[in-house]
Amino acid sequence: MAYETITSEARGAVTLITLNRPEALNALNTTVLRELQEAFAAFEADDSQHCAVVTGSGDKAFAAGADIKEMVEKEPADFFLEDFFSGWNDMTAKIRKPWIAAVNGFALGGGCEVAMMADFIIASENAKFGQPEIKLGVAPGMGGSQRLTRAVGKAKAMDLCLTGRMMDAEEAERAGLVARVVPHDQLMDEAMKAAETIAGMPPMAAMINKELVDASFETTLQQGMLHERRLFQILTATQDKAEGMQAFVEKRAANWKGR
Ligand code: DAK
Repeated sequence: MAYETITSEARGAVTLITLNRPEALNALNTTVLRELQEAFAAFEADDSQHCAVVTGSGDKAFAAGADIKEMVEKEPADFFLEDFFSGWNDMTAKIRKPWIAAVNGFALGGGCEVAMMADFIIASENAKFGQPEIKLGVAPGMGGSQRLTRAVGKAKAMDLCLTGRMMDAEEAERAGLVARVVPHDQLMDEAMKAAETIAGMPPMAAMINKELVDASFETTLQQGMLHERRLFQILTATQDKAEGMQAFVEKRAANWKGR
């Protein structure tokens, strides 16, 4: 499909989605949101696609935040009546397949929030993360205060939200926001390799592993453990469980059925 502000292409079983407004450091506006929703829905519906990577075009930014030039024009009633940007949450909550954010530069405000919606983040050495909304007289609006705090703890989340400072890739990895940091020129190779590894896993098991890790933020330990045990038991009924274990015993590669 042709988009105006993003690109989306299937590379084997991996969908590569690129935020494509480099002249505005890939700032997120309502068109980007609508197109990303469409691209994610297409990815989720396509049985040949098993993992996605989201990145930013150009060398400087993943996304430097929501588009300030769009927001500056809006009245308070517009934000309320449009339920501005509420679509982001729905969009990611509905995606059961795994996806990775490959952060190639600035991931600020809404950009940091979108990266944190991913299942995990792979960052280039040039990546910079922050929630600088306070400098614009506002606060995070797409989960930044909540996801950042869960990822890095209260001290660093308060530091970033209250001072508006940026955190580099090394600090972000140390703090637990980022899964891996890689040299800038290897970011896309590493992210695609990770995505291909995931796409090569039995798809139901991938979706269930994702669901279980996400559930750990919403439940008590006991409820989470029960949820985990039940989904483990459901996976034992799949053809891919039989195939995976048989292939191990026979010392051969598994041939997944996706069922
Ligand atoms: N919006 C619009 N344009 C942006 C932008 C942004 N967020 N960030 C950069 N640009 C544009 C610049 O205006 C500039 O455009 P021209 O002047 O060339 O036309 C171009 O991108 C290049 O940027 P710079 O010239 O500034 O580049 P530098 O390397 O000097 O600086 C920078 C890079 C990232 C440090 C700087 O651009 C910067 O500070 N940008 C703003 C970062 C920021 O404040 N981000 C947070 C935005 S607020 C909500 C949910 C979520 C949100 C709001 C509501 N609801 C549910 C209600 C989210 C809010 C945000 O994200």
